[in-house]
Amino acid sequence: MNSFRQCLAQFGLGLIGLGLFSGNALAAQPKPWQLGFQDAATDNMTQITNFNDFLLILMTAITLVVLGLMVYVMLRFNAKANPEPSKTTHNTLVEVVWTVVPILILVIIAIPSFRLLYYQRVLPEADMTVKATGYQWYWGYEYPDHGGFAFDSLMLNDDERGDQPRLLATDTAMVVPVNTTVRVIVTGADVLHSWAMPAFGVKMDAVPGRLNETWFRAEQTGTYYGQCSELCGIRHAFMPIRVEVVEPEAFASWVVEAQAEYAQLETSKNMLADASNLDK
Ligand SMILES: [Cu+2]
Repeated sequence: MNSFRQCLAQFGLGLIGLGLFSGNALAAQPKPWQLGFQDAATDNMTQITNFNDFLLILMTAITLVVLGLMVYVMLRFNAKANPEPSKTTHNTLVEVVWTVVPILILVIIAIPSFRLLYYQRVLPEADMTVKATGYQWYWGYEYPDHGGFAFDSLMLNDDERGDQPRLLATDTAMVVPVNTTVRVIVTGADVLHSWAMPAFGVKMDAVPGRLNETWFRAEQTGTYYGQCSELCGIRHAFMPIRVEVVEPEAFASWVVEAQAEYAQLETSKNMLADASNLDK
């Protein structure tokens, strides 16, 4: 009985939570009873969420109109209600309408869609660069703008993870300052991986031998979780991504600690050269 009541209370809280806190960016990570996307932590993800909502409304309306038409036809023109069917085969006006209206709907969808795609694909002036490398099966990060230190980020198992969510917990995290445009250079060391962070609206393939780039500008401090999103082998599900977004002062002190902890890599300097070549 007790557990039933707890369950009910949890369900109620979940529903209240959905109502009250949807759109609240405090905890941008997967939640129990979650519907839809994680809360947006970047302007990019806010736009993706809005575009998704717009499409949902549009396709609900289209579905209802088509359903209404079908119900009308079934009731109005069935054998009983309409024993003598009309012999009409063509109607120019109707044919033009059912061609032009879908085209207009597609144009209405295409304009915000291409605008959003352009916003994502054209990198703004970046404040800093981080390189993310996918390995079988963990992520490595390099900070070329901060002395070129590098470290790996591995999943923590259930005994080690503490308060962090299961299968998303990592030992180290990619740390970035809040309200900073971060360019992420993504590559794979062995097979295809994908660096994906739902709350940022970012998903970029990590391709061996190729540098892909994406960007984000996190607007809220906090811990964000993502996962490798390209099937990359037997432990594909166990190479999560954790990004800590912190105040600039905290980032500066983290950089000092990280520089001391992780030895500088010669490869990072080469990578810096690669990164600046990308601009040309
Ligand atoms: Cu992977």
